[in-house]
Amino acid sequence: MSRVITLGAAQLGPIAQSESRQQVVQRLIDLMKQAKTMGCDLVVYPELALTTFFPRWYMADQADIDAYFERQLPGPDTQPLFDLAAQLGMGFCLGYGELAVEADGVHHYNSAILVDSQGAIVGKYRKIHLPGHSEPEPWRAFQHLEKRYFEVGNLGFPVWQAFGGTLGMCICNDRRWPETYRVMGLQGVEMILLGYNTPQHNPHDPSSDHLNHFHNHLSMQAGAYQNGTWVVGVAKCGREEDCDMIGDSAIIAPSGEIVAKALTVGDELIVARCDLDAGKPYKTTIFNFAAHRRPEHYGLICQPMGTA
Ligand code: CDV
Repeated sequence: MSRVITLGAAQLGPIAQSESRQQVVQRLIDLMKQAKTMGCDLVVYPELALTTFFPRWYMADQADIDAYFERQLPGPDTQPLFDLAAQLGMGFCLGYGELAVEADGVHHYNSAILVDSQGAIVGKYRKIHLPGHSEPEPWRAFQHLEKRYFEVGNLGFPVWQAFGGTLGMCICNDRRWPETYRVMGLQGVEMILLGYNTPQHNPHDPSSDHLNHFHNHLSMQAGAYQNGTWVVGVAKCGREEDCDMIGDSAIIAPSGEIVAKALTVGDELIVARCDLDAGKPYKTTIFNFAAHRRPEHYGLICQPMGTA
């Protein structure tokens, strides 16, 4: 099997609160068709790609909250996306709100799935690093209630053998944490797919607002280089319901270099030919974990904060 994935990062502009699932799915379909004309094997959509970023509002009624979640995938509104993928022979990665009815009750996760070129789900990831707060903070211009609406993901950071390589997923805030990349790096990951919704403004620390774009790429480029892996970061961006969110979707090589970057804050497809073997020089030399990594010594140097 080819070790080259032609990858499409399908950035989304804002999704209005009033936009229906059918309307959003049509936008995803348009981007997928465009990706096909560009020869893509796999297209990556953002975090919570089927709805507006609803954690920005406090909602008291659970029925109102649940309306932003998917009870099944594919479901009636999303089936056309799966059908098109199978018809085009195109894989995709999709972020969504997952309502899981399990033996011990109902659970809510901020999730992503990886779908193969036959339209079958090959992997699911549930977001682990949930930012924001669980109680409403009325002083803020917008809320960030991920800690209220989602549970911490319980599937770890697995990798999957798919598309001729070893692929992993994470979601938005996960990308800022080195552990995210390293846990997958230790499993030999060759490409990490992730979507994000990142407001321009941080109400708790506005002094760093001007560094938002830099920190976005810094995190992903470092994660790519330090683990010899491709990283694909895809934004939902632009002014969504009075909240400005950063774009800057990027496809990043194992060298840490950005090989493709979005130029707009709207629906935009960026494409790159990603050779999975490009990670090998890093994995076998400077970041040869077996030869150079020394975890047995790390604990002797310091006790991690918060564990005493
Ligand atoms: N959706 C996110 O996880 N957003 C966070 C913001 C709130 C900092 C992010 O890390 O981009």
